[in-house]
Amino acid sequence: MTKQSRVLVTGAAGFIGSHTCDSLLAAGHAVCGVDNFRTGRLENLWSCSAHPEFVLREGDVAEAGELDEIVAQFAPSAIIHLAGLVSVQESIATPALNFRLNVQATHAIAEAARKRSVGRVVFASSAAVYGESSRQALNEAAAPCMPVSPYGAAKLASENLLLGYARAYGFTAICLRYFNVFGPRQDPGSQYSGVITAFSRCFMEGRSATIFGDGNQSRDFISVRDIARANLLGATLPSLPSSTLNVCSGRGTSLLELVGCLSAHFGGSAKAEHAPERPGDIRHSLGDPSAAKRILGFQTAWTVDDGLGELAQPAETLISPL
Ligand code: UD2
Repeated sequence: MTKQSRVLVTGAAGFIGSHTCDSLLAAGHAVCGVDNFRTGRLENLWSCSAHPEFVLREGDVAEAGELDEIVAQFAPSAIIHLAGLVSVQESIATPALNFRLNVQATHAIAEAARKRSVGRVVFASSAAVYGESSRQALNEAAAPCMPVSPYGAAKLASENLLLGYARAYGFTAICLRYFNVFGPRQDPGSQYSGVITAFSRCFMEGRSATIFGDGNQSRDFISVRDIARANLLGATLPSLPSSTLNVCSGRGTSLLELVGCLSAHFGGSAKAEHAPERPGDIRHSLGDPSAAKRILGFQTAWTVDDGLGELAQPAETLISPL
């Protein structure tokens, strides 16, 4: 049996945060969730809120003082830092906010880990650090990092900040480069939600989806449940080296294929129209999952089709009761 860890999760009431808290609690760990509720929603935490090993603190992670107090009180063995601005498009629209939420907040986390001797920090990085790429699978050691958005640049800066602090002050930093995450609880009302959530909502409401560009662009989609498991492994496996790892399936799906799959799940009723490409979008994004398998023993368990099937059901988790 694994030893119980004490894990502080920032962005706990968000899409990825709430699934991560669920996974940690189910595995027997104690969790302190922190959220400022800018985009996080309390109803996402309905399954955690009654758990005896869960505490929730409202706070702004980018405010170093607030974070330090929470870390001092909870004394975590690991921090999973998920709070941040999540959209490439939003980072282009509001680059200063992107800097505050995606760089300054990471610095506050690194400082709190240093001052309070936290042994490990798991960081929500992104495939956006790579920038433009071909259909070839991106490997962490071989692919150059040339971000093409403030979002990707901030994630790369944060990785370096944490890895440098980890070397200087002797903690472990695990930077997980998530590819395109989808699943229940991604805010369907946000203009910045991911393409699968946006398309599912359109089809559920009998509207046409909008494809930006020709629809041949492709992504490596990964279920939020797999992401939560990668976070759990990163925070709780003993004796990990500091690492930067892709969290992906290694399979690409184009938007046109996505519409076809969704159409099958929504009873053949899916329609889509085309609009001009979005600025800052990359054409293809596909990850090489082998390093995460080697270091974390992680492989995806959910296929895109399984995940789309779940989204097509009227699920508890899309709007959950408290
Ligand atoms: C996703 C993540 C981002 C980052 C990145 C990693 C979201 C919201 N963003 O950015 O956080 O991790 O992956 O590379 O999950 N599209 C449409 N119609 C729509 C919405 C999107 O055609 O209604 C297209 C869009 O133009 C793009 C593709 O779908 O070509 C994916 O867009 P996205 O916003 O889901 O995700 P991405 O890859 O920009």
